[in-house]
Amino acid sequence: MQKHTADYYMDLEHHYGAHNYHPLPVVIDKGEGVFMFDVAGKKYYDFLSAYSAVNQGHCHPRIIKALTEQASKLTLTSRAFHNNLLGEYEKYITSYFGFDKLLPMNTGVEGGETAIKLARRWGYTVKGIPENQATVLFVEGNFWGRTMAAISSSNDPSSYANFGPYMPGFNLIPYNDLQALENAFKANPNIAAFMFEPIQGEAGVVVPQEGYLASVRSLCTQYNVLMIADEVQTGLCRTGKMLACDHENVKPDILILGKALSGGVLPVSAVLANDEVMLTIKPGEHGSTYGGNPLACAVATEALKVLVDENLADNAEKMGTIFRARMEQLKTKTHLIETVRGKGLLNAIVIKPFGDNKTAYDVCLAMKENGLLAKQTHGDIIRFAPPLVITEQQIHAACDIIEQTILGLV
Ligand code: IF1
Repeated sequence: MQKHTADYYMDLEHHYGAHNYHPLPVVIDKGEGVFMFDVAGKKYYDFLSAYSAVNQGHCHPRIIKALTEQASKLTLTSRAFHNNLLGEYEKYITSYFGFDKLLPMNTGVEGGETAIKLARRWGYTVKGIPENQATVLFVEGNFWGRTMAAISSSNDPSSYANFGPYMPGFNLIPYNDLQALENAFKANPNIAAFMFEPIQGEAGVVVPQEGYLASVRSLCTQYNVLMIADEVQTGLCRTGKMLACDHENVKPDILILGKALSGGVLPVSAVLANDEVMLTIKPGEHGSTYGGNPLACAVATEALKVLVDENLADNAEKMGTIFRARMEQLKTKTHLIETVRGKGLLNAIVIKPFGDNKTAYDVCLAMKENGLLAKQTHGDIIRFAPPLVITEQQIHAACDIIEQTILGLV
């Protein structure tokens, strides 16, 4: 493939592609472990991991091997027929996470849509909610994708503005507010489910108070409301445990996985639940062309095995502790950093405006020049989420880049 300049590729995208993103001005053509390389051969630490989809590191050899071997045998049958991998995959994943069944989908937002359909169906057929009266409760600051249902549950105008009319039956309460949750449950007997992220990713790595997950669990049980944990971003070792819910030994009624479920190789998502919920959807009432395809099953099985075999949750815990300590140290040397927060290797710093109205985006541009790629969210927050395979030497080298960049800005 002929190599061109970065501008050549960016111009092509600008001319022929929708303008639904504003990427950093860098063109990547290779990924390996914690690194990405641009078309000029410059090496970068990847501190976004494609929003936690590349937890196992770029192009992990075991996952690529699983992909290429299966790709030359059988990639897609549709669910009109059985295939020899789906059952084995479903058994492996459900046994690992402790649920009766799995509904395979592709993207994270499809997982969210599936979870909401399951919750509404359970609400009508098991809880006895009058037809079309089911409410699903969400939290302010939630982000679970870009479909009409997802944006209908959002309170972020950049997600929902000018896309109406919106999906009915969704209510919002503040995140990390147990009184608001119980008040909502008391006020409305028709709530089928409460869907939330154990740590809010897009909102800027918002970590709830200790005990929040356990209290949500007991309130959902007490009021017969399904607890839906959206672990698309926090799951699969990102926060220092296999699931963020594991920090409080909490088991949701519906678990949504995505992103790193495939190690960043192809879209794979999964919705896990027990029979009382899962079997409310009958044959022909939900599905997807690619959901549960044999290629996805082979890749996701290997991707999960890599997380377990390489103890990536423990590594995320250890490297995350080092990272936050380094950022707290840096915070004492500059007025630019307002807050450092996170769990495992899902971390963020909040940047105070500096210079002539410079923001977190400008810090990301400067870090890019120094060989580290990260992305800002909501203007003043920089999320730092490297692949979980990062070593102690690499995390310090990356922190040196962040420190050198920030101290060089003021
Ligand atoms: C974009 C954000 C992150 C998610 C959670 C479900 C989904 C996501 C907790 C849907 C997806 C992605 C979407 C992607 C960028 C990224 C993102 F910045 F948009 F908000 F991670 F924070 N639940 N998040 O974070 O999964 O359908 O995308 O597979 O839309 O730009 P998906």
